Amino acid sequence: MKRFVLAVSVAALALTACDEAGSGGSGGMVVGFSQIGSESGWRTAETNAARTAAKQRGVDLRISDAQQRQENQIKAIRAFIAQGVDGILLAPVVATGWDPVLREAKTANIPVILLDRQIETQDPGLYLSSVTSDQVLEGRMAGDWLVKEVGGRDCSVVELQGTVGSSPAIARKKGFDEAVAKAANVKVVRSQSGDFTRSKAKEVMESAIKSVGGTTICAVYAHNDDMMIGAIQALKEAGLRPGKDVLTVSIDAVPDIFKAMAEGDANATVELTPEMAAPALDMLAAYKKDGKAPPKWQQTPTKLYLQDTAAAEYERRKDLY
Ligand code: GZL
Repeated sequence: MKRFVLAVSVAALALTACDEAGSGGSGGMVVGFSQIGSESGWRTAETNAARTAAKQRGVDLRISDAQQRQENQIKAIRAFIAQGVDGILLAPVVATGWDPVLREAKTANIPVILLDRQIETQDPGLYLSSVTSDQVLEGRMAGDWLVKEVGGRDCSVVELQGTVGSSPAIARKKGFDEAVAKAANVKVVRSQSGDFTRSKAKEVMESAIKSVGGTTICAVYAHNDDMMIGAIQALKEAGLRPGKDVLTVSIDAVPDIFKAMAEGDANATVELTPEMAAPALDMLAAYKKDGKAPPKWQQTPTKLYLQDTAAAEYERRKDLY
């Protein structure tokens, strides 16, 4: 009899271990993801990475696309609350206006984790944690590279900002301004939002070339690579040579910017990983299991890439996005 009992308990243990190991404890969770939209190649990569991370963990991930509108995100969060999900991931399109709906999630005892953007709130208790890069650092690294690249010569910069009121647009401008403030010869002569999209950025760049004067522009700084791709098209159509006469630096490190860098049409990009959902799902699983609140911010790494490694980086990344 003893042998039989032992065998049953070993099998039970194995099953538990397998379940835990297989899903890292997140198996069976239902999670709502209020995604901003598909405004950039990076955003699409983040969504795809989230789907893969959920599948690997046995998580039922329900993704809503807000078409870059906050009211759609708020509606999606309310729907997730009504469905009684185990947790909510939120990539907040803008930094303000979230307290009321986050309070509803808190009342429903549903933890919320922010992805890739931060929010401004009087009550950080309204969200469990956030997984983002240091966006001020990204802007500072871009500015430091440009100041070093131009040396002592005068440089008029056109800045293409991200979505108005979003945390990356605010932070990346702050960081870049801090860096170029140290160099009296580098000046931002035009700064306007391209809303993180190629098409809007192309329009803004066309207007900047007309108003500032194409030959006056020494560099373009874009808060994401997709806007830089749009700017490069505008510069070329105006007969200018991006990457040569007009220096470029942007953020995200998507394959298309590496392709442009390898072809000599762009100079530098600051990497932002699209793998934001995986750590968030693991934090959620751990919190559901032991109730211990994680740190408020899990920072993702930041790295500058230049033309010398662009061709290899393009080959390495082109099928991932
Ligand atoms: C930054 C992220 C930004 C990307 C853009 O963390 O929110 O949003 O840099 C995207 O490509 O639109």
